[in-house]
Amino acid sequence: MPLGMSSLKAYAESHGHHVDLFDFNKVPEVFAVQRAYFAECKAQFPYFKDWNIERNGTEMLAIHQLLYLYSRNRPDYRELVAEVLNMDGRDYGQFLSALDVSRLDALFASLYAKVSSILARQLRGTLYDVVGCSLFNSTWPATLFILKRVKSMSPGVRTVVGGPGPLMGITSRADEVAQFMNHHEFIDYFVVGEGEPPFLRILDEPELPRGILDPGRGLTLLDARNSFVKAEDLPAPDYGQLEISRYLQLSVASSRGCPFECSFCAETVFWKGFRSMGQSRTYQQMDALARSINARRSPFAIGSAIRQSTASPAISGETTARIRSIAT
Ligand code: B12
Ligand code: SF4
Repeated sequence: MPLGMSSLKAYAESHGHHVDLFDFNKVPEVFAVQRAYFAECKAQFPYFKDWNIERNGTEMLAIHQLLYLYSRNRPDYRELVAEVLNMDGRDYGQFLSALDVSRLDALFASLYAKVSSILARQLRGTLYDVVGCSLFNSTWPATLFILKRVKSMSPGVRTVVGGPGPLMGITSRADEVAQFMNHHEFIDYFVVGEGEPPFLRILDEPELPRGILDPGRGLTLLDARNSFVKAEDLPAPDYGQLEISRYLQLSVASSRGCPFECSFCAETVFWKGFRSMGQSRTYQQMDALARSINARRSPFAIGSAIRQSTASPAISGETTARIRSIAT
């Protein structure tokens, strides 16, 4: 469930803007390509079946798509793809001879044709000021494709990316974010970390110059904790026009950030301080969400940290009982 986008929509709309959400993952033909891609990979390389490839291969799939989008006319394209797909370094010659890249390319061709036609339809009806996409490992190629097309179809639209970024979070490295922006002139803004205030600033300031919005950079963790969005100022996520019946779960966040500061982890840098939404607000949001969809499925929510999630023992027995009562 695109909780981040739904949170941005709720926040921007509580400040007077209108935001439309669209989730390409819920277009059946789009998601079908992912299934077909992994099925084709398993047909060509049967040992992929032992790897839970649908789950562990998402980064491989993203990098393969990038090669497809940016390098498929290079003479060594097939070799580049082999390097990406040969994840455990098997004999390169053997791997290459088993690889039929054209079957995988055909899937990407149908995927991006579909994405293009949906995008054209979306943009035809409405004049948008700003178009934004989430940037994760897995959304990296599609986000670049979409925003590049948006810019070429509607040069006046300002484009923005946000989220943890590709390659397990380049957003914790300022130089890598700058390099990313230098390479993608069709992206106007890169929002680093918590998205609500910078996104609002982009919407409020049509003349805001192109660049990186990183409100936490240069702040001590203590300053950041004091200046970042307070839990009580975050409205409940707004799932808007998303087809919520198509999702396995709906989510609300019970916290932002992480109470720990493990040195290898980007979470603390990204969220700048742990904030709990509090048990009763979390419960209210789950309750409202469940009622809005007449839920008869188990509510399941997960926060940005395991502690304070709704499944946590920190939730009182009474709240748990109330949650159960709306779920059954
Ligand atoms: C909950 C969660 C899950 C749940 C999702 C449950 C659900 N129903 O939603 C489950 C367990 C299923 C899951 C699975 C995976 N996850 Co996960 N997950 C998370 C977690 C802990 C919270 C995500 C969340 O909802 N955050 C709260 C929302 C509000 O934040 P947000 O989405 O980041 O959006 C905010 C900002 O990023 C920004 N923003 C985001 N998009 C945009 C766009 C614009 C235009 C702007 C301006 C701003 C903006 O503004 C938003 C509001 O502040 C994050 C870590 C984290 N702390 O965020 C990892 C995280 C997203 N997961 C991660 C990964 C790797 C995975 C898996 C690929 C793991 C795997 N190998 O299987 C799978 C992928 C599943 C899939 N099919 O996509 C990584 C992604 C790394 C990356 N750079 O791409 C993260 C960041 C953890 C990490 N640090 O490694 N995950
Ligand atoms: S998210 Fe996990 S690894 Fe990262 S700081 Fe928190 S506890 Fe440590």
